[in-house]
Amino acid sequence: MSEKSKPIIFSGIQPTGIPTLGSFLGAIKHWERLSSEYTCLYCVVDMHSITVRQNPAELRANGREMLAWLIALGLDPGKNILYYQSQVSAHAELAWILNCFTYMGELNRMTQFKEKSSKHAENINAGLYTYPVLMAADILLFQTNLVPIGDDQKQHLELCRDVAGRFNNIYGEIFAMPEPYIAPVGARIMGLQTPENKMSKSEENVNDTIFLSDAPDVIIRKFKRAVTDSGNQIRVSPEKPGINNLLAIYSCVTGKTLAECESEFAGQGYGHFKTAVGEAVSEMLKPYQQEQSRLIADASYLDKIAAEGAAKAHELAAPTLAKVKAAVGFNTTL
Ligand code: ATP
Ligand code: LTN
Repeated sequence: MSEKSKPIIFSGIQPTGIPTLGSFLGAIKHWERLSSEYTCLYCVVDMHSITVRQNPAELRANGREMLAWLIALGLDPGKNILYYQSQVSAHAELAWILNCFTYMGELNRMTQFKEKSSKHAENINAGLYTYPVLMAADILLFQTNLVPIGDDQKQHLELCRDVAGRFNNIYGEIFAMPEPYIAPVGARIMGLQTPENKMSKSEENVNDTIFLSDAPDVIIRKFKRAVTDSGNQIRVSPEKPGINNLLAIYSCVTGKTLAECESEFAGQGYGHFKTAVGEAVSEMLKPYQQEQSRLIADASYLDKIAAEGAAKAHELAAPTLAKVKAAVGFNTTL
């Protein structure tokens, strides 16, 4: 399939922290194999991140960390377009135009805005409010067909589709209509301390989350402390959210089915099981951690990859941005 005829995948990741075992097993791991069938763009969305106050040096460092993780976890920069959002001005340009096609009533309904504005009551800025419009611009710039997202971003994708439909109704078929992409193995990894909630990088209790950079002893300690239940059977059951989660993690990491994992640990104690899961996770992460450390030491390589990605993204975005500008009536001859 030629580059041009391949369908487009776009996803954005905020450079606000270290990715977790949940984001790896539930999302990034599945993205690697998509590059043969799709043109894949993965954008480090630093412009979204400044909707919450950031320390400039940390934001810059976190951007490089995230890029290094994406490459270390298997997203080959030769096969995927990896870049920083702030280096492709088309994102900001389209976001402004789409702001004029998005109703305040629609933005008022966004649950993420309500949550974040209660969390950051001292800084409820206009960017936080129009965050979903910038996200819509990210997606629509590339005629994106599929958008890998978790549950929490579904409402934003719906808004993006509404805005695209509204624009197309007025000006003709300018934007492709994006669909959510749900990974075929839809693992939802839960917190180790709160197995009823998803494992998240912004959870305050660090024992709840395995960060991909955690050292082996830290990983094993966190698993040893994982919440289970008062029983002693290692099997999948609706009454055993903690055990279910540990079995799901073990199954994802080893490639064994849940039934195989259950029989491997039949008759064994929780303590032994938790240590075994911790060891399997830390062994699995080791090569990725080594590769990420190698990459992060080479800032000029990472900057070069990002610049090349930005050049490609700029080129892919240009025709759509030009069409949009012409459609709304801007003078387009330079
Ligand atoms: P935050 O805690 O800041 O909301 P997050 O931990 O949810 O962030 P993101 O960086 O927003 O992580 O997620 C990157 C991708 O990983 C998204 O596609 C998201 O749906 C997926 N993902 C994140 N956490 C999990 C999880 N626990 N299980 C499965 N998939 C996950
Ligand atoms: N809002 C998303 C990040 C994001 C994104 C995007 C995801 C920004 N632009 C475009 C998919 C497509 C988040 O917080 N996870």
